[in-house]
Amino acid sequence: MHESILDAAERIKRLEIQGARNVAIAAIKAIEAGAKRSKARGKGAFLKELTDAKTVLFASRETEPLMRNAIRYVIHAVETSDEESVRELVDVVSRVSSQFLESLERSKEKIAAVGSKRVSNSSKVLTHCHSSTVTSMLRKAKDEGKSFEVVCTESRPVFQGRITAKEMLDAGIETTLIVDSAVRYFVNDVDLVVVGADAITSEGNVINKIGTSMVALAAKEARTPFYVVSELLKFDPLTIHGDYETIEERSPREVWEDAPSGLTIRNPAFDVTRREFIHGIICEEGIISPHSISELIRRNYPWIFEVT
Ligand code: RUB
Repeated sequence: MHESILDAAERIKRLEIQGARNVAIAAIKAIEAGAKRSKARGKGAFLKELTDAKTVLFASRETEPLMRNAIRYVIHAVETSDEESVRELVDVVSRVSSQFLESLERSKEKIAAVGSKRVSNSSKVLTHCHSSTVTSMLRKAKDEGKSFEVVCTESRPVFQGRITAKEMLDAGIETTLIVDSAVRYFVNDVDLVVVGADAITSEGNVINKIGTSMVALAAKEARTPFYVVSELLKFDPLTIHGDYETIEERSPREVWEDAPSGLTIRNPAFDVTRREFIHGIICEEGIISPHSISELIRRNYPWIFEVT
């Protein structure tokens, strides 16, 4: 297997690359780089290389359907291509990878344009963890000349909230960092909660960084609107067939490096926020109800149900 695949998988596993979008982008670029250096002599061998790469990348983070959809999309294009020569198939990989990345970029821009309208002047917005989709939406609101404050949680155990805080400060946005357990204390004081997503299920439930469902619970109790900001392609097509999204459980050492022996430490990376806590999903189609997710996916990305 080409080094680009192993290297990307390792960096994703170590969280050097984090956030569903960045993970999917890194994976698709690694697949393309690996394909360009393929030593396969025929279509069958080339597809075998791609499938092996898929296995390694899928295993790097379990709760990332955007990455899985991206890789399946590329492999499906090769499988269904009439081309037989490896050189032509490498071109197919490059072409569909670029298409996928461009469509992801367009979605991000549309999401930012829609979501920034929900950020009003002099408002306070709370966010959890680090979502590049959320931060691009907030930067857009700032670029539109709005003056608002962002409150971000530090997001234990690996503090992705600090990435958000730095990005917001760099954008000239007034920013406050709080510990995760202070959300209930501050949520009455904010006008809007926005979080990213790693996965969206067929029922419209959203999986995001651990603690998101607690933030949603607090927001509901305080009657503070809670929005998910996400590309539709984070939808997991397998959930429609009854599969549950697997929740990645990470090393206990992230929680306590030199913990006393005999202590059990659990470290799930994500949790599920049920749709009734979500005011809307801000996506490339506009602001939608979580209930309509499957229908919108069928309309916009029908291929998602065909690729495996
Ligand atoms: C990051 C996280 C983000 C989503 C969305 O978790 O939960 O909210 O991935 O991010 P981790 P984006 O740091 O464990 O990857 O909007 O960038 O896709």
